[in-house]
Amino acid sequence: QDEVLKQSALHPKPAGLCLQYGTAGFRTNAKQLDHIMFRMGMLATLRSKKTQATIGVMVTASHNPEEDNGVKLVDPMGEMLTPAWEDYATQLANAEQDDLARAVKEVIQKEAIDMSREANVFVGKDTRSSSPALSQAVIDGVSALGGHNYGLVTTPQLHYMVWCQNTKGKYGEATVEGYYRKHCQAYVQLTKNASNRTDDQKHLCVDGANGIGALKVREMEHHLQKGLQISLFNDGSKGKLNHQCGADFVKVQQKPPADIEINPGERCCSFDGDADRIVYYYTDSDGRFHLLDGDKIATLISTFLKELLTQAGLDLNIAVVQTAYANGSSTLYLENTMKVIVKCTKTGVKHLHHEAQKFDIGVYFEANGHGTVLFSQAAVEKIQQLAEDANSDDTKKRAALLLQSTVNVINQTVGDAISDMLLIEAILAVRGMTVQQWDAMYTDLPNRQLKVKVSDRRVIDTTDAERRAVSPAGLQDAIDSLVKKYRQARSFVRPSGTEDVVRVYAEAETQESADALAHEVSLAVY
Ligand code: NG1
Ligand code: ZN
Repeated sequence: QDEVLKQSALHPKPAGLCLQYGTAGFRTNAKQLDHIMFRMGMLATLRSKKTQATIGVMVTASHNPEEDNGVKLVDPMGEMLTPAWEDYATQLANAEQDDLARAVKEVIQKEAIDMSREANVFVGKDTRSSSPALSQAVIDGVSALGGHNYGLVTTPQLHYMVWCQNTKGKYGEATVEGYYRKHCQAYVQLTKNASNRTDDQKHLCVDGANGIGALKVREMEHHLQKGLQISLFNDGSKGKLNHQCGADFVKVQQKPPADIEINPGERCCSFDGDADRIVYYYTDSDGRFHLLDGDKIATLISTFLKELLTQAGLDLNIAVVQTAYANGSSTLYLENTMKVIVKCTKTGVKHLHHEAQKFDIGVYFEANGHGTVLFSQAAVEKIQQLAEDANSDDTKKRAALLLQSTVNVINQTVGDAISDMLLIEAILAVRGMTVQQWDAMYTDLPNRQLKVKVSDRRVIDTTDAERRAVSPAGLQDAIDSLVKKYRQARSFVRPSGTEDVVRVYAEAETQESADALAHEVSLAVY
């Protein structure tokens, strides 16, 4: 306890500062985070002692501006920190300096943690200028308790390594090299089935958002054995992190990153600042921009998997999990044309992940491009049996092998721009599909997202997976009557979990209607 006091004095908390562990952990201006990092290092150590497993701590603020930073804890199976411990995180973060030792003790007692146990913590960071100092503060918090500092990694790489470590290498080696080997090998296996691909078809423009994803794509490239030809831009050599580039910019602004020349028809994708999100796009010969967001990605992947399941004759259920931000066209297409189960959850990856776990195969994506695919243990076993079955016919066997490689190319712990990119590229290759054909699966309804600053965003309370507001009184009625004015319209509002704003979403038959509706609804929020 004396040690806690002494060490924490080197990472003092500004008196009165109050932050909350939200959907993205702690995230704010980097200047306010030193004490948070130290304390999250301590909390990760406690969590590791409690679970007797390796715990991850990732220092990043994802798609936020360079000046910001943040921190998230990763649980033993590579998943997000369990909710009860989110509360501890908030309590430790907000304890005033002289109350910290007591707050730590309280967690130890409540969780009955045996402090003599070993702890192991993996620490990772993105490329922000504040990240080295802040990750050092985390390590100080972990202090000599056997933590392992990975340095620069993407968020999903850290999740992956925590999972590999805790499953004793069953799924792969807990190193960055191991990550590349596993995912790239699976990619090479998958694309073997796509004979005579031209260099043009292998070509992909990648916007690295001037972040960690760019570094890691460079590192990975040679593992792909020329199976993908990447032109990397926004590689961090000159531009600023997430500034007029990256997945969030492209998705929200509905346009390509600034200062990028893209040729008509060229397939492009953008990562976000910690490479756990990806969106695709191209411009057509009329210069029109086409976005292929998380919904289109989920559609491509689930169609591919469903086709393989049919070919393999495997009776496994498959569901797509979305949030209220999913484009209405995607939901209709998935339900009516594709006939897959579609579920809607609250915003935030942990909600989608949890829902996806209920199916043999759960494909989950937020519209903003964060998502992955989960395969149940039973599904993996059935696929493996079929792949090894000497008596199965060629079609079945081929499908089973493709499914097997698909399982291996995916990072099941969390959405992963790099692994999603490999999967998407492989699917397009195997199906001989162009980005235009993919785009044509369904047509997005025009939509608009706005943010509204209000004095207290918490007065808005929602239900039905955030699709309806229950308070303040009258708000939902107002939205309903505005929506009625437009064709094929839908709109909802919810308080952001990561920014001090209320988000407004609207979609309608035309862009003009979607814009007008979003504007009118934001006025109703005041
Ligand atoms: P908030 O700020 O709660 O809307 C945003 C994204 C989420 C999720 C989190 C975590 C939208 C509309 N919201 O949450 O999907 O990715 O950040 O980073 O994109
Ligand atoms: Zn991110």
